[in-house]
Amino acid sequence: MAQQHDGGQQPPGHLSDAQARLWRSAAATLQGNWTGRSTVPSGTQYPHQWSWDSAFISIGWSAVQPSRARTELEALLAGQWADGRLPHIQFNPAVPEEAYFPGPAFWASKDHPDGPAVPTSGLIQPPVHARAVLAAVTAALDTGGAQRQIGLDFGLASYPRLLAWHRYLHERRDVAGDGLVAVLHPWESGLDNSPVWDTPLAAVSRDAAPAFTRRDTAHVGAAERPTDRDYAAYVALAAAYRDGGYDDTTAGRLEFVVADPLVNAVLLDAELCLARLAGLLGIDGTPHTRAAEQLHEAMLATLYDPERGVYVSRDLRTGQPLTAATLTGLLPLLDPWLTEPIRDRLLDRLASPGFLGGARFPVPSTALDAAEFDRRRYWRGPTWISTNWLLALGALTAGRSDLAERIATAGLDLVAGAGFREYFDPLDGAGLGAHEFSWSAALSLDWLAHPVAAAERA
Ligand code: 9WN
Repeated sequence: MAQQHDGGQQPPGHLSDAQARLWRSAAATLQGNWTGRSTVPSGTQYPHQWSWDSAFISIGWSAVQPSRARTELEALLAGQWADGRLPHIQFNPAVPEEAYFPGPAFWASKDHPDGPAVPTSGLIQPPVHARAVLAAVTAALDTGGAQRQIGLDFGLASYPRLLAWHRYLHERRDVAGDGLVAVLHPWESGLDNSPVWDTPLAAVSRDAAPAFTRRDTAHVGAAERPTDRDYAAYVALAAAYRDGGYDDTTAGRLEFVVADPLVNAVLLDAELCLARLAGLLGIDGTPHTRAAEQLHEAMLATLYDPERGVYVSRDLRTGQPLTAATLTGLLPLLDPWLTEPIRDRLLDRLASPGFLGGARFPVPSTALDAAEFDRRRYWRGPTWISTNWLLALGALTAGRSDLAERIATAGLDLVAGAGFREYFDPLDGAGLGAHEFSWSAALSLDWLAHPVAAAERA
């Protein structure tokens, strides 16, 4: 790879030889998945651009080659709908329809008045994007020279897009009027197959699902993917939202309407990132800080479970809490305004044998001591680099750099041992799911470039 003018691709000088090798192989993984415009999560399993993947991936590019981070995010933002939503997949028209299901024909975004020029899905994913844009701007500012203005121009161009995206979430996705963002499909949560969704999914009428052929199990073993029964529910839910015109004013009638701590905590963090971005751009960031404070209040009122000492999801159709013990309940650690007793209980649970304390390769997506724990099936037990990265950020926000360091080190040990796999067995560290997976490489680069304090900087 050629040396670039915007920060270059050489491993930072503070790395050991082994870390520098890991850095090179992570950078080569991203390069291998780069299409010229954006980076696919995996060339085989996910051959398009995914929303929160792209945000994480750009954070890796910011460490290696900031111009790529900007290109990645510009491509992503080009898929924004007129209503502000950032779709969870932006399809590459050059890739055959049958390479991924559900593909562009299923989502039919081109038939929707708000759909963008490029074909996309109509669902969303967790809003990590403001953090990613802030990282890209910061990387350019840190590089200095001509990059400073390039970074600021990129920030100025992205800011209104991010505003529209957050406005969509606050206004259209506050389905219950409780100040929280609702997800309308497990795919929107990012943690698709989490046991948290088992109860609402059990009530979904699968008969409504159109006939379909799964593509995901062509590349990855069926035992590491959702069951056919879960897949039928995913397809039925997506088809119902599509057939309702992706209309969020009637979203309350859908069969899956859930407020989830991960999505809302990530949005709270994103608002604080927008406030910082606004500050860099000479814009008043107070409305973003206020939006973050409102999310803090709403999450505390509706999602905190004082008995369990963690946050839980809430099924907005039934009002019931969804209490499976997964790491999403710990992500409100990203909230800087937690009271000390609540913060300490979240930290205790994070450090407990169910999560950091018990797994040799933490942090398992479902607690080791939960009945639903499944060490190999996706989002039902395995460790993921993306959620380790978010948890490390949460631990830092809570003032526990020691825990953040343990989580980041666990992630780096996993990729060093098993490669940049999609997810990992938390008990023996075996790699699972897709190979050469982009966010595992990208976030490793971030950890290597900015050891632990990394996440704090952006
Ligand atoms: C559906 C791309 C995506 C991630 C999700 C992960 C998985 C897709 C799938 O892959 O979801 O969006 O086909 O299983 O669950 O978090 O963004 O890496």
